[in-house]
Amino acid sequence: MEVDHIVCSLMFFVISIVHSSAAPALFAGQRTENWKNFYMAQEYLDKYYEDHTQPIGMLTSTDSMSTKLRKMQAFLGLQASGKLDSATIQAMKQPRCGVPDVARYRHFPGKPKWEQSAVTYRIKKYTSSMHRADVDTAIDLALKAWSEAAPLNFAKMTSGEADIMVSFEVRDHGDSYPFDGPRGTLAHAFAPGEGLGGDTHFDDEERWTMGINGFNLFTVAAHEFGHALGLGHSTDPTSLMYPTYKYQNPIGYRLPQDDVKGIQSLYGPRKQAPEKPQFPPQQPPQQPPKQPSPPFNPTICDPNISFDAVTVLGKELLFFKERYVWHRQTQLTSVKPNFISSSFPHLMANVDAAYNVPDTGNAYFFKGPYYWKTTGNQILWQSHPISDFGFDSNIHQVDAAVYMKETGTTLFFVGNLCYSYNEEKQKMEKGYPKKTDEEFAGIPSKVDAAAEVNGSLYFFSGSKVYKYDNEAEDVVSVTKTSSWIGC
Ligand code: TQI
Ligand code: CA
Ligand code: ZN
Ligand code: ZN
Repeated sequence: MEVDHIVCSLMFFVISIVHSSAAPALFAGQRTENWKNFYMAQEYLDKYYEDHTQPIGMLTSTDSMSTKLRKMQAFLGLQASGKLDSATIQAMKQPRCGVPDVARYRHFPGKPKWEQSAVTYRIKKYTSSMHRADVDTAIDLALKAWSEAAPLNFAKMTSGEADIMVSFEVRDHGDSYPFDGPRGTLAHAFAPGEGLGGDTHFDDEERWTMGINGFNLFTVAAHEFGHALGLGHSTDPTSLMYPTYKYQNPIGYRLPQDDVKGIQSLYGPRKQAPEKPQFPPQQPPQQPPKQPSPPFNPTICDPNISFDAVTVLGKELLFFKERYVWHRQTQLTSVKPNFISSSFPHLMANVDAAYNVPDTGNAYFFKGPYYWKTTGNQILWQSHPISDFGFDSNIHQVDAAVYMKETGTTLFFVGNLCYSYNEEKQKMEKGYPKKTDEEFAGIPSKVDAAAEVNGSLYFFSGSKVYKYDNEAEDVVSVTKTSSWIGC
C-alpha cells in the first residue's frame, strides 16, 4: 500500500516535471499544486531510496534527485539516464493507484521475470573478507531459499556468462552505480533481463561475514536475489524484502509468507522439491544424497535413532543429528537436545563427522567437502577443504571420524573404506584406505559416527552401536543407539 502511494505520488512528480518543461505556461494555482507534488514526490523518493533502503543506524546518503532517479531506473530495469524519459514515465504508470491489495510485496513495473525455470548463476569475483567456500555456501543457501518456494532451479557456472553474475566490487565498477565505501549501500541487484539484468553486486568495502557481526552475506544475498528474480521492496516488516537489514540465520531458513506470495505471483508455486541438494555446493552424485526423511522431532524418544556424528569434547560426549546436538556428561545419563546453533556455528547443522584431539584441545567438524576447527571454546569460522587431510579430490564427504589416543591417529570412514591420519605428522598413514569390515572385524561396512570413550572404540551404524576391543580385535558388545541419549 505504502509503495503504491509512493509510485502514485511519483507519477504526479513525473507529470509535473514534464508539464513544467513542455508546457511552461501554467496557471498559478496549478504551479503551486505542482510544487506541492514536487515536494511530496521528493519526500517520498527520499523515503523510498534512502531511509528504507538503508540498514538501521546507517548514514544517510546525499544522492541528488537525478541520482535517485537513475537508481530507480536501474532497478526498474530501464536505461539509467537520470532523466524523466517516456519509458520511465511509462514504467511508473504501470502500478495501479489506490487498488487495495492485501499482499505487501511488490514487483518491478512491467513485471520482469526469468522466462526459463533453470536460471544460471556464477560467482565471478570473490571477497577477501571471507573464505571462498563460505561465500559459495552463503550464495547457494540464499538461492535455495527462493528455489524452495518457486519452480526455479539455479545452476551454478564457473565460467562464461550466467544469468545472475555475482561479484564483489568497490567504488566504480562499470555499471554507473559506484559503491560508496564502508556502510551506506551494501549491495545492489538488477531486475531480470538481458546483460546486466539479474546481476548482483556486493560492496567489497563492507565487512562480509557468516555470522552475526558485520553484514551477514546470506542475509543480504537472499534480499538481493529477491530483486534479481523480480521483486521490489515489501512494506511487510516481517518480510525478507522489507528494506531494513536484519540478520537471518541461514540454517533452516524459510522464506517469510509475504516473500513466498511475492515470488509465487511471478513464477507460481513449486510442485516438487528442488532438483538437487544445494549443500554442500558442487557435490557430485558419487554418494547418494541422504533420503529426505520426515521432519525429525528430537523431543520424542525414537528407539531407532541414528546419529550423524559423535565426539568427545572435554568432559562431554556430543551427539549430532540434523539441527540438534545432545550434550552428555560422561557420567550422567539424562540428556536433552539443543539446537546446534546455540553452541556452534549455524552452518554446522547436519554435520557428517566430528572428532577431538584432547592433547591439543582442537575439535574438527566435517560437512560435505569442508571442515571447521575449534580451539578451546573458540570456533573458527573459516572452513577448509577436507583435501587438507590428504583425501583424494574425488572424496567429497566423510561419514565418521575418531581420534585414537593410544596411536595418535585419527580414523576417517568414507563409504566402506577407512583412512588413518597421523595427527603429529599431519599426514595420511601409508597403506590406507582399507576396507572397514576387514580392518575391524564384526563392524558393518558403513558407519555413521565413531567415538573413543574410556579407551574403547564405539562405532555407530544406524540404530546400533558396536563396541570394539582393540586387544581382542573384535566386537565385544552391541547396544541400541537410543540408549546413549538415555531413552
Ligand atoms: N541496496 C538497496 C537494496 O537492495 C538498493 C536499492 C534501493 C534497491 N532501492 C531499490 C534495489 C529498489 C531494488 C529496488 O535494497 S542496500 C538492504 C536492507 C541494501 C539494503 O545496500 O541499501 C539489504 C542491500 F535495507 F534491506 F537491509 C541489502 Cl538486505
Ligand atoms: Ca557501502
Ligand atoms: Zn554494480
Ligand atoms: Zn532491496
